[in-house]
Amino acid sequence: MSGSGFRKLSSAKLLVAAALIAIFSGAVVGLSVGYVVHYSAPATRIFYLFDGTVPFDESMFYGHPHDTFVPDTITVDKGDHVVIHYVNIEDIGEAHTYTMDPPYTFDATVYGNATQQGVVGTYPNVGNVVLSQGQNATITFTASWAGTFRYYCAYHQPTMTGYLVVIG
Ligand SMILES: [Cu+2]
Repeated sequence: MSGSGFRKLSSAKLLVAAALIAIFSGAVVGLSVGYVVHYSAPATRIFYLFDGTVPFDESMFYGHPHDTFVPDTITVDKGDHVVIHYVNIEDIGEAHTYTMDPPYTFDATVYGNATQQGVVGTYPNVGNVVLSQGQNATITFTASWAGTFRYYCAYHQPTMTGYLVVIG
């Protein structure tokens, strides 16, 4: 047994220790950055939402509607004030809803057309609002609960569904 064997082992341990310190330091820095971002002040997030379609014959797909939401994902941070401008852009006389399940509710103002002329109705603290062809709703709420929550059209399930992702 020689001294050099020991030195080799020590070097290996030193390398492992250095690697561990590097990894740990990296994690600490990463976490710190994460906290800074995580606790940034709540912001107002504005989205434009439309009814869309996928191109298939509704009668050929087990009776499923071809309607969808565009976009189908809305991502915000917890505490953000969310503003959704939702327009029914149908070229036929078809209505759509914007609907959310508890715990989320929203305030909605519905206008007669896409340029927000003529208030059709105001609906405070509701879970569902109906838009006729051409109508436009301003939907507002605070993202108070973190998690993934669906928003959907009550008339066109299961396809017309989107997800609100609230990062906590
Ligand atoms: Cu619909």
